[in-house]
Amino acid sequence: MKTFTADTADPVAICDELLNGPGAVRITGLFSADQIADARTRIMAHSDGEADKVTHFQGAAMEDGRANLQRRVWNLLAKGAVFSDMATHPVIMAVLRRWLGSEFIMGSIAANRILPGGPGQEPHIDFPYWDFHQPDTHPMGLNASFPMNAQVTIALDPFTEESGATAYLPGTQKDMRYPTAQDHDHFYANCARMTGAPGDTIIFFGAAWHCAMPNTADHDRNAVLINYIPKFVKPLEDMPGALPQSFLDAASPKMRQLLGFNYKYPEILDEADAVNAEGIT
Ligand SMILES: O=C(O)CCC(=O)C(=O)O
Repeated sequence: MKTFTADTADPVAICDELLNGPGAVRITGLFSADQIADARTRIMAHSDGEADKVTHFQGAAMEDGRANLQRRVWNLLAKGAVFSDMATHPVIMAVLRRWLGSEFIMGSIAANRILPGGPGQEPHIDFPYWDFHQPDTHPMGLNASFPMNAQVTIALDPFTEESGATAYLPGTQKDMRYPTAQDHDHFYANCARMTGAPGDTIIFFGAAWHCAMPNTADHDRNAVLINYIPKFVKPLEDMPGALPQSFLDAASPKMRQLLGFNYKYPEILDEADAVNAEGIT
């Protein structure tokens, strides 16, 4: 995986890595130590003592009593301004404008906290492809020739092999196939790891097979996970519905774009036509 800095993060080069290369890049130095500490403190507070929210792709790995060692915190925009600053970082936005089109939106912003002993996940691909284990529910011929997903992982703790740094199989984004149980041995034998220091940011194409790995370290492994999608894909999280009106009223132009406010569909078009007609006469 190639590493870029804020100064070298060329969107053209990065998008080429995501589409035609391994499918992932690392960018260092986007966030200050204070921002990382602030984000981490908030996520730890919101996930302390909380029952785990098991998601479908954690599957069998989470049925053995260790589910509570992996904790998800959803709707991060409501949990501190630092998360809005992360989601709208200009370097990330510049890459995504090229990758997903200039009017891209956000599908979800959540945290994944893996406690020591946490089991990790099964290999999967991400929203909107995450139920592609049922390909017949998707358009025929769906492939990865153009992206409908970007994943941004911001490490808040050391991301090491021991702590469960995300594993991924370079190049699998080109296949657009959900990894089956028969693929797991090949995945684990050949995967690379998204290692990094706190504050490092990984951008990857979520069509690449990947998963959180078991945390065998003696510390928590926290990360902010942001899902971005093109303007025409329905988001995973209903962020406008979950955020207070005061947040929506104060949202910056960049945040309004990410929340989907710049793209008005679906619309009731006979009503819209009536309004337009009134405006014209
Ligand atoms: O936290 C990680 O390392 C990966 C998480 C992930 O892939 C997911 O939750 O979909």
